[in-house]
Amino acid sequence: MKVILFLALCLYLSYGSEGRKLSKCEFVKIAKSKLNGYAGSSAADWVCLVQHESNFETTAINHNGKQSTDYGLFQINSKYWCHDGKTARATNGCGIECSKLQDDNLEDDIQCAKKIAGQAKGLSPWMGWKSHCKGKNLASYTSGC
Ligand SMILES: [Ca+2]
Repeated sequence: MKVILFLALCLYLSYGSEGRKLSKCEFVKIAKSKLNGYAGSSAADWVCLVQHESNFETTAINHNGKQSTDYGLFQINSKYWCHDGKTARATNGCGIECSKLQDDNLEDDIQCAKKIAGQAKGLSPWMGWKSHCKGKNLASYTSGC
């Protein structure tokens, strides 16, 4: 029994540090306290963006052919914003390792996302936001939380 508890604890701890899927309402809370109003965006914009970019999965990863890779909750791109050591002519605008964009600490992810939005004066760098959220009624994304 003790062994099983120990294994369960190990599993829980490794799960915790390697990222996880947030519930929609967990992210609504984050968006309302840290992102609402930023670069002309609303909390609902960010919830919609993250739902369509990563479906609230902090470990989400998507390869754009061999050119670059998108990391984490906000699907931040390795060509311009983070360093993964395998993207040609990358600029690392956020000064961060891409792997940090897949862990449980969302503070650095949020800072980087704000930098991207600030520079673009909006959320247009995110294709998921442009095609699914821009100009739409987003009330449903924050309702019920
Ligand atoms: Ca992080």
